[in-house]
Amino acid sequence: MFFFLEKYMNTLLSDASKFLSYVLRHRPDAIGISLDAEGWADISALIAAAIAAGKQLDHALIQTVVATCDKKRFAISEDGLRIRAVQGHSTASVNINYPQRTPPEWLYHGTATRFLESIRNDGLRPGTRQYVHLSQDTHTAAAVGQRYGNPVVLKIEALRMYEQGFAFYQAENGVWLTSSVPALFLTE
Ligand code: HQG
Repeated sequence: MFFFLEKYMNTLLSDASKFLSYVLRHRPDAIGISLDAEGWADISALIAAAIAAGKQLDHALIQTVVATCDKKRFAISEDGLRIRAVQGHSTASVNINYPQRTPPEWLYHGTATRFLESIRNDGLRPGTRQYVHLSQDTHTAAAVGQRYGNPVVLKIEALRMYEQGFAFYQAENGVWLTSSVPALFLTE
């Protein structure tokens, strides 16, 4: 009995998390809401729009998704009224003013082996997202790479890039962001 309840709860949370990622990172317009430049959405407006679109969502579910998300993908504003995705955006309507940071000597990027040839030629590109996403540890990078197939972890000379004028940012959840990584700073 508890097993089924737990399974149901996990599915509910995972569905809500995917929905929030989709709307808050990529397609706010899909449910007719808008995000401000810092990526914030009004929680009540988000819930009303989600329900109108046939999606089950309420304040409690949102709070639980935010609190239990292992990657801390979302943040709620101090007044409790707004929510945003802390990184991963593709929508041009958002332009978060991330703090610039000095990166550690090495950062890591997990990808799939099938992308290697193209990455060797072009370096790392943000693709549909606004930034290339980098991790501070190889374990996280390997998990990221696994999403697309046979994973491979690339080692990036982050500090050397920074010293040569590349800007690095860090999202609230610790994910490192940069606009691109030329191939010469990468090791497989
Ligand atoms: C690859 C997840 C060919 C790149 C993760 C990646 C992360 C190239 C894919 C966050 C390339 C883009 C972001 C090139 C890069 N040629 N392929 N020149 N340059 N690529 O999903 O970094 O779970 O947009 O290696 O944990 O995989 O959603 O980026 O494989 O933090 O919260 O193009 O998303 O977080 O894929 O993942 P993505 P990503 P969440």
